[in-house]
Amino acid sequence: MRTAPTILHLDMDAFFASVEQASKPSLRGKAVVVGGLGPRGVVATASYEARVFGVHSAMPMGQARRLAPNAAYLVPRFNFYRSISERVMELLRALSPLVEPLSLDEAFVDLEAGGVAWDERSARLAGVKLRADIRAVTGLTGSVGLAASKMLAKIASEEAKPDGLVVIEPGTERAMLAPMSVRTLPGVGPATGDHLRRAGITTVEEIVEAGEDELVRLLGKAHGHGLHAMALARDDRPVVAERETKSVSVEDTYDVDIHDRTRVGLEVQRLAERCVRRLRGAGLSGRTIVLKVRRYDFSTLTRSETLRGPTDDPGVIREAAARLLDSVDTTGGVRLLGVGVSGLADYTQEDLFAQAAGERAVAEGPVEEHAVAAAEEQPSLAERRWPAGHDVRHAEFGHGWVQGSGLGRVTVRFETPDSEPGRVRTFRVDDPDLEAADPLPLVLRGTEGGDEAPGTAAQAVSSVPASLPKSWSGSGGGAATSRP
Ligand code: DCP
Ligand code: MG
Repeated sequence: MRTAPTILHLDMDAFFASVEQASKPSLRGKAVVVGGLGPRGVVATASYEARVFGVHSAMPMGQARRLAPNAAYLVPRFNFYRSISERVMELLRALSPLVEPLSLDEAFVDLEAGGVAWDERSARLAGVKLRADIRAVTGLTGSVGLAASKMLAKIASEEAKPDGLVVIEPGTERAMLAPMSVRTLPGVGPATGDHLRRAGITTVEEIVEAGEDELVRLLGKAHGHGLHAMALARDDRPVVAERETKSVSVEDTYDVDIHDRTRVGLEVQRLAERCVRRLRGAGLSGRTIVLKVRRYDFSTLTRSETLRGPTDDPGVIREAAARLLDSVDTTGGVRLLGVGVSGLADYTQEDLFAQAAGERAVAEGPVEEHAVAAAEEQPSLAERRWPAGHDVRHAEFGHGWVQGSGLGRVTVRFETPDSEPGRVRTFRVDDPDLEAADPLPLVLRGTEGGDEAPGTAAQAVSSVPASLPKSWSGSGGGAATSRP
């Protein structure tokens, strides 16, 4: 293991919720919950102000509403979050070629490999500068952990939250870990945690005391051995630039070829369910559903469908597998079937995903008819949907976002990232002056160091006279219309 704290772990603070607060001045300092708002929706994340009420990721939305009835409830804007994530990852890649993203808002960076840090002082400086750069480029805060291993860097960033930086000095690791919960260690989820607790082990120190043999007896060879090493703060895992593309899949070979089409369909459903159990067991979700079919003549084909975001929803995966099967000719018999999920993510979006149905991109194989119809046909004015939190433009009032809708009305707050908190107006859902809009940048490009082409945003901003009152009508209308 290295002797200097030159592995950096970055984790953005309350990522989706912070993006929403940066977009919407009226929500800054307020309780904000982002997630699926439908009946089976779950919380993706909550602002720190909402966490005070006990709201957290993966909680059913109904429960969140009971705990924090006055919070703002918003539908996620994944593409926007992804574009901001890309800018953060660019900053990380400027530090080192070894950047290992774990999710949209989290990554490891090997500072030593990038030559930007070699001891505690240089590592700390790099961390401080990174946090400032992230703030300048995205307007958001991220927390940084620095340590001599990945495990400890991640623990450090957790300690640093929110909006902080923590360095774990080499030599102090074991004493620091000792009193911590076993759940702090990588790979200890609720199930392993319970298992250890039943054996009387709740802290990292108790893992060390139990000894490696006992851990192996409790958890099996690989997991027991690995966990014991982690408890001793031994973690040599390198930062790897690209995560290996993994997938979770299950397949069955049949002794006798299956000819009956109904039976083939049932087998595919069963495999899809087994695949979901594995996926969930590993705490993963994935974007691409793959169906594998080997026919009587050993010809093997695969079909795949890529969704807009990762899912671990059994219904969504079963349906995708069934759609894929529709495109495969199985007359003559089938000797093997498999269902897999790839494009894996560490976090699950569960039911958030339900609302993305109909937005699916089909990679190969059959085209889902109603999804395509939905994408191609312009909905009539009366049928338009106004998801809470999404951006809109009004011909007269300018840029705003949907605060709520129902009973044929939509309520819009007119404000932009750089305006004062804006005012609210209500329209009919079919108001022809109202249209969906793209999100505005959180930080005006061009103010961040001159790497932008001249004449775009910087000019648009400077064309707004400094004396213009920063009122809702001034910057909400003026600045927004002159943006690229
Ligand atoms: N996310 C999600 N579903 C989950 C967990 C997370 O959709 N069960 C999304 C929303 C989060 C983002 O991923 O904003 C990043 O996840 P984090 O676990 O890093 O949580 P936050 O960034 O929201 O908060 P923290 O400040 O604790 O990192
Ligand atoms: Mg985060």
